[in-house]
Amino acid sequence: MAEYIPSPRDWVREQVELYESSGGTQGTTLRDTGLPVIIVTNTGNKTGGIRKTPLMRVKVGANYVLVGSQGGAPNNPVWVYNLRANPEVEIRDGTVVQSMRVREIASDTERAPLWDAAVAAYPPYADYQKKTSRKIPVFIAEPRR
Ligand code: F42
Repeated sequence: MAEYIPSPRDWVREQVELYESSGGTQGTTLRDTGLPVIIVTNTGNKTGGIRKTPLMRVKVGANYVLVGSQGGAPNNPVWVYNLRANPEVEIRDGTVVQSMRVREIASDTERAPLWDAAVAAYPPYADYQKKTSRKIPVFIAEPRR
């Protein structure tokens, strides 16, 4: 069994701990925005350890859109490299946990409606894209069957 390696960021680690220890009934929103958050369990591409990354909840049908915005920082968050290396993830949305597979969206045609759904769910994503010259990575997570 791989070892869980908590986030070095206090607020992120604490959100994951509350969310998971409550079985998805507490700590499920972003700070004072009240907007829902999911937990994406992914595998470290260097350590092989278990990483737990809270992201905004962007649901499109049965799928989730994962946005590597990191507040419009100049670099991609490192979980992006984890997902590229190992697309098998587990997603917790409140009390529901599902095994899912992610796929990075390369084509602009496929990306546009997913990006719009992301901005509708969490409007600051639009400002984050303006703040950075990198194109913010977008993944879709689909149920594994
Ligand atoms: N981040 C987003 O990008 N988008 C969101 O929608 C979002 C929402 C959100 C909501 C609530 C919340 O609490 C946090 C939220 N965040 C959101 C922040 C998000 O959870 C991440 O903290 C942020 O995106 C930064 O991700 P990161 O993977 O770069 O995290 C850093 C701080 C980190 O954990 N670094 C570790 C470290 O030790 O420095 C390494 C983690 C790791 O995965 N290492 C890999 C390994 O092998 O284990 C190696 C990775 C490599 O290639 O170097």
